[in-house]
Amino acid sequence: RMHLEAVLKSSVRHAKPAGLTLQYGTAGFRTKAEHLDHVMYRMGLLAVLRSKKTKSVIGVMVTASHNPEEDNGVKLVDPMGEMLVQEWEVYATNLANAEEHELQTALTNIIKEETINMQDESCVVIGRDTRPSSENLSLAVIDGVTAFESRYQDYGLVSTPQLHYIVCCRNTDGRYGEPTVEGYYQKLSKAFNDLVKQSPNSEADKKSLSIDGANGIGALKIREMEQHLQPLLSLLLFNDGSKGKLNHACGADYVKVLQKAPEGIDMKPGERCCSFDGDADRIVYYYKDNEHRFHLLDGDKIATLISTFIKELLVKVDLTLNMGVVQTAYANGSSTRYLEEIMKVPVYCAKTGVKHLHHKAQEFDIGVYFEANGHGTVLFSKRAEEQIRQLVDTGTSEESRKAAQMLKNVIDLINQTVGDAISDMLVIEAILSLKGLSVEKWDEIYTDLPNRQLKVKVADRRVIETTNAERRTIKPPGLQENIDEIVKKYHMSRAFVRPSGTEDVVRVYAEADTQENADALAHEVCLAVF
Ligand code: 16G
Ligand code: ZN
Repeated sequence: RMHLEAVLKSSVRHAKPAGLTLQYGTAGFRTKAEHLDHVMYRMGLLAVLRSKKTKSVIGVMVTASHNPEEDNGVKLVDPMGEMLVQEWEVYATNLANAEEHELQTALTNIIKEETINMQDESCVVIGRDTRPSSENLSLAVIDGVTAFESRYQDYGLVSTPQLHYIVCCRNTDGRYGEPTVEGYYQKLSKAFNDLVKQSPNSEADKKSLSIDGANGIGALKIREMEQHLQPLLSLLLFNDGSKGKLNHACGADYVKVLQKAPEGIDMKPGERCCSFDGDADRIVYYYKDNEHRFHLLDGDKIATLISTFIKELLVKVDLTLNMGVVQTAYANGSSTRYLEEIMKVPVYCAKTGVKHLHHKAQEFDIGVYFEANGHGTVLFSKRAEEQIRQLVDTGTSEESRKAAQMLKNVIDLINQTVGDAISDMLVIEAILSLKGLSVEKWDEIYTDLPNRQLKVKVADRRVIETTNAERRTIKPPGLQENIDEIVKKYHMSRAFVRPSGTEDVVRVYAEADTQENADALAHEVCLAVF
């Protein structure tokens, strides 16, 4: 058939190295950039098929997030700005791994199985991060898209959440916002400024916020957005990409895993700092106290701050909307206890990976989800949004109308499509300002249990299988019993192991009453895995 001829012809320019196999994992494909050209071309093809199938605009983001600069990756964005639906991940994997002579069959299979009408319209939007390899790889995506004679728009350098936002806007007739980067800045800055203007706290006692941009796209985008936030937020940007290497000794993942400040940032005692990751879909906060001790405020602390704030507003508007918090096994035990016992908010545990948390959070009127690593957002159901918007005008008291207005601003400020470092940062900054809360006071809401994350290189990580949202292993036999015995030796202890979805390693997490014990426990569990 005509369209496949063109596809096969162009494929010669993006030939797959024979024998190479990759998997569409937790965050799409991710590996060394030089192995990805054929994958990009084929993801361009797949995006066109997905677009025809859903009769919507589909996104393709070229990024490897917090991975080293030499890596790259790609993920597809579904119509409402969510991650690609799981059933299609199999197609992605099959398509990426088909040898050149199998490509035609792989494509025909998808077209047949999904009964795709190749005459249907399609449109793909493309974005990329700042990696040196990203531009060429995104051109390979475009080659795939045009081989199918599809429409497309290349948005160039954008953060991952900006592309998710754009996809959602394009498929909702602009009701979510203008489908441009400028539209994103407009929407968020308006909501932020409206929110912070209601703060009773004077400008004078506000310190500026220091941002570690991980030498990535987030730094670039913060520079563009900065002017929209004046004078309500003053920012100091470090690791802006002018000298350092992407994600090298900086960024949210580095700070969270090593529990220390990034290089290249100037920290003064008591001053708020935050780190983005390489594609700006994660954020963690931290500060150093007067004794120069480092304090981390990770995704769990962020989830607690945001859900507490929303809950207080819900009481004021007197709406009976249910709210739930979704975490993963990595959530610090203290955060879960605080949310359940003090805040009386139901907490759920999902498997690692945004799609799992996102899915669970959709079950609530208001679903707050955060991974401890700093990826998260808040989802508002249609019902919740409608009720809140209505109360802005019809609330029975001044106080309830004001609270409804704040909730409405939060809805506009949060990027509901996916975790977003910039959007989350603005939500946090607004809450701190409205509550007159210093970073130390926020940190004091609960005290983290000391914890440690380690990774173990094994011959084959797939020998480990987990259950119960990755909190227990069912394979290999005997491993869980071993871990249980080890955990029993420590106080206030918990540990689990899980195969990584993005690297060829097994991850180990442990928490206990002291840092020494958390370290020792993690170490012992590593030996049990090895
Ligand atoms: C990916 C996920 C992140 C998860 C991490 C776990 C997305 C967009 N990102 O970065 O949510 O925490 O993988 O990696 O889903 P791991 O399986 O290697 O521990
Ligand atoms: Zn990321």
